[in-house]
Amino acid sequence: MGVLNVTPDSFSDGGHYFEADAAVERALTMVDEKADIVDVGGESTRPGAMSVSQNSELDRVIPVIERIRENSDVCVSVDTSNPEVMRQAALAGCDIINDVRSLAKEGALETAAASGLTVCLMHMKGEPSNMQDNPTYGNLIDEICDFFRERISACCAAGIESNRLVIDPGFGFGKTMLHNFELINRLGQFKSFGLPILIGVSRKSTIKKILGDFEKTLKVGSVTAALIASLNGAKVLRVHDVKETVASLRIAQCIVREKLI
Ligand code: 7PJ
Repeated sequence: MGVLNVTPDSFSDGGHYFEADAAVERALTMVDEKADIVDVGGESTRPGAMSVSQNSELDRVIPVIERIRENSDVCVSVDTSNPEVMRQAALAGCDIINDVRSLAKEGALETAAASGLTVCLMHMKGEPSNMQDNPTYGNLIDEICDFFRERISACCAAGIESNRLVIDPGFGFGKTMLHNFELINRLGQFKSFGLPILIGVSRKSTIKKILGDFEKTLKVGSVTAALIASLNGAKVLRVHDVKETVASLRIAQCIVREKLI
């Protein structure tokens, strides 16, 4: 899953892709680099980010989704918590709703159910404005599993069958660096839900804190963490560096399957 930020304050690409043209071009480049999914997001959820109005979120993401759809068959996801954005994204040809708030906003469950789309449920402790204020857990994995159980049953009750669900433990969303290490290390424990596991580690602050905020080290750190997540059971990796991640996964698959692929 390639990340396509269409936010002017996006921290990882400096907002260079706010222009719709550049965003569509970047999406198609990621498709060439073998992204299976392009994740289009118009709300920055970096810690402490400002919230965005519905109209500006719609203006940012809908034209980009429409134009990706016109130019490619790639699976498109929309990174949003806003039901109206979900609804219009579905009409524009989007395939997946990726909601860091797991359909908690009013009307989101109903809208997602009616859309018929696949939904990614992500764990976040708190809200982007406060989630990094000393997050604590009794047992990290148990607490996230409890959260998934609750959201999966809310989805089922709203008519979203489990074959439309993907789960994501939310690396960096209300977690310390140690929590993030534990998440990746114990990712296999989430397999018991029988749902595909998605994870996004790419260029997040945990990696920056270890290696520094430099283009090359961020890439290497992100690819390394993504690869370990994949080996531990992640089926979808949300990444900025598609080409490098695909190369890394390919080497891993050659080794795991003991054949040239
Ligand atoms: C994630 C996301 C993630 C899912 C963002 C960033 C912040 N969606 N949207 N999982 N992160 N499902 O890219 O650093 O980890 S936005």
